[in-house]
Amino acid sequence: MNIIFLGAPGAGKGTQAQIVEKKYKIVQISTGDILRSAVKAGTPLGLEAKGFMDKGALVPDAVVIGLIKDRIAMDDCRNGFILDGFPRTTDQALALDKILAQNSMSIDHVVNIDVPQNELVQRLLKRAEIEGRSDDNLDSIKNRLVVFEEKTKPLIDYYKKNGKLRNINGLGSVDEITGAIEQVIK
Ligand code: B4P
Repeated sequence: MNIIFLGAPGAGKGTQAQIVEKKYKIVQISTGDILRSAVKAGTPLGLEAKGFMDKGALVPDAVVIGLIKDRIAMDDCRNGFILDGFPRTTDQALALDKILAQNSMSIDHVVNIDVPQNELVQRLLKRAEIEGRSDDNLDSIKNRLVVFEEKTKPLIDYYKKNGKLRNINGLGSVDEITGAIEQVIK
């Protein structure tokens, strides 16, 4: 089973992807986690990505598409994967279609986790207190939400057209939302 988790920053993509990974034994691929590891390790990729991430901007498509192309070709993806945070732009979605075709793969479900903006801001500010992520400050959060509206939201229509879209209400406890996701991916 191959799944995409779509949703605004703070919608719960990462939280739910970790749970689904364990329960269904399919691998979570988080572009955010890959980029944060590169930043921490100080690799050339990390040095390039950091400036974009801190501002709440998207890392350039070519960089992220290259990462996903290499990651999806790895053996552990053959049992299924959850794309958490990718694609985030129409160009990324088009590139993903090509990468999947080259690997004789396809997407089964695109789970769109919908959460109102005021709740997103509260969650990310709360995470800032706990984890201290450099992009969880009010300016960056506001920018990430604008970027989501402009660049990522159009993907909802993109996936609606091919019949893969499953809408989930992302308000509620983590367990309730996992339950709602399981209902649509079963
Ligand atoms: P990501 O790591 O994808 O960060 P995110 O969207 O902010 O987080 P996520 O949505 O996973 O957080 P979650 O809901 O789990 O991206 C970070 C940056 O990397 C981007 O801004 C960009 O610069 C770059 N990037 C990543 N992918 C890219 C791409 N494809 N193209 C270009 N650039 C890319 O968690 C949020 C908080 O809510 C947590 O504290 C969690 O505990 C809490 N929470 C979760 N569920 C909850 C619930 N039900 N109730 C209450 N709180 C909940």
